[in-house]
Amino acid sequence: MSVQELSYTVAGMSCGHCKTAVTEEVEQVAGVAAVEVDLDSKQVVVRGDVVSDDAVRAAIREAGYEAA
Ligand SMILES: [Cu+2]
Repeated sequence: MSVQELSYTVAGMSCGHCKTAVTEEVEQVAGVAAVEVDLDSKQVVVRGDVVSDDAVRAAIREAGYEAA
């Protein structure tokens, strides 16, 4: 099994609500096993098996944020 790790810098996340919104959207992307959001560094780290970069970016956008 190949585990991928994708990381994104997402501006505008400032509180627990933002963190939850992004996490819940990205968790729904096919193949995603884990989502970590670090508010201090604005980093979103996604782990999973054959995860689509485009789908993760779309999910982040769906949550109301933009991946750099
Ligand atoms: Cu917030």
